[in-house]
Amino acid sequence: MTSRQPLDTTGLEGEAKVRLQGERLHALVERLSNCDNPFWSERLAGVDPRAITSVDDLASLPYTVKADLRDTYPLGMVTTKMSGTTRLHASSGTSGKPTIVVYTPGDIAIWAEVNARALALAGAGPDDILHNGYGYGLFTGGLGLHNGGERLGCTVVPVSGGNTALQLRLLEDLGSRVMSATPSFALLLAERARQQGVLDRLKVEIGILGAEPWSEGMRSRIEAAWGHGFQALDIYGLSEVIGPGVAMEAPDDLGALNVFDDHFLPEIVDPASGTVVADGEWGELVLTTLTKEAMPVVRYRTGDITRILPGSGIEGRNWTRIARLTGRVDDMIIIRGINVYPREIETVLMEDPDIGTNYAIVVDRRDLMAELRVRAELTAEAAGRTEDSSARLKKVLLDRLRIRVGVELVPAGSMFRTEAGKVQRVFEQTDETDPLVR
Ligand code: DLL
Repeated sequence: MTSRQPLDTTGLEGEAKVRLQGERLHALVERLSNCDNPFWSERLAGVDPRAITSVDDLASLPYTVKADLRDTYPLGMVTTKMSGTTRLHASSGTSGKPTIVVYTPGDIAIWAEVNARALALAGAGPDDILHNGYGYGLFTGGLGLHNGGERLGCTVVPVSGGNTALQLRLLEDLGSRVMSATPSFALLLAERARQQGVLDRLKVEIGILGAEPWSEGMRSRIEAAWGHGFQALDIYGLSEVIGPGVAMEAPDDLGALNVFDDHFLPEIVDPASGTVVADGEWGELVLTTLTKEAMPVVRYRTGDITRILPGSGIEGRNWTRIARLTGRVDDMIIIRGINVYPREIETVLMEDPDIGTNYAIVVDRRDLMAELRVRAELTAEAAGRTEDSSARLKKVLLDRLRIRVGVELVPAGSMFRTEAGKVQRVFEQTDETDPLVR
């Protein structure tokens, strides 16, 4: 038997936390200034590490952005010797080059630690079998939750995405209580389980769901699809910072993500000006890795929209809390001068009982003025109500978003489903080809 260090699921209180963060920030900046890495030498050229002693000094540090990783592709932001690194992951870039991230054994240990905390906050423990449905491979989801599950002492089933028949068989035979997957895949599994008549035999109670934006409406749909008191909890993270396990929602404090702020320091900035916003205001999440060795980031602009929640939430739990992500800065669609976020459309769709959970948004750019169209599956029960439902939905979308949205309702089960990887909800149409046909 190996003995394990106890997990810190509460975090440090006030002064002690601020002191630790200050010390770690100072050490980070000092190391990056002296690490003989051209990117960091240039980026920190105007910074005197001796002047960075507390979190209040953060604002005097420069940002890092996604383009920095792309410009230094593949390994230009690695600050340690390659002999000291043991793992590489990548996230598929939208513009060709993947974003590569590299880890030392120390980074992997921290990553396991924060994911173990996330699982523990969700209510998992060493007795649990963790059915890990995140993709294994270059994507950080699979191995991130995997290492966290092992660190917590769970028995991890590295099932990865896809192959729903095998997944349902394992869930049923092993009686797993905890599963991790993207929200869209968790939903697909529940729907397949119902279709195959095995849903009542499954014992899953906790879903650790993330890697995609998902609304409160989608949460209700996922929980209803699983039934049996299933609780869908949100996990957040990004490769550039570490992968999953940057922040986690707890069942006794729904709507709040606990940021593990002894390792990841959050700030919220105005996405346009880059200035830090007042406490509690919405903006872009910026994260500094306080302990990463191979590829730290300083004030990384995540592009994700949230706000710091006031107060401390649950007594004795001290993590900085942020709101669940509402979308990305670059998700915003502009239609006739009005800004729309996909999440707002999802919210409207999920409130309508006739609409199923599979939908897509098409930004039709065939004419000079872009138009918005939604294609969604009806529920099986609403099969005969296409006309009424689409008229109602059009009206609600117009009332709520103040733009006309075309609505096309199709039979349940007729649209493409993502079985592995992140679901794509927004598609561009520029010619006569239907962007939703696969
Ligand atoms: O998606 C890491 C991850 C894996 C998180 C498994 C949670 C669970 P990337 O592929 O680099 O890493 O994508 C990161 O996905 O900047 C967000 O825009 C989005 N994202 C991740 N988690 C959430 C979430 C992983 N809970 C990008 N809610 C991030 C909304 C999320 N968006």
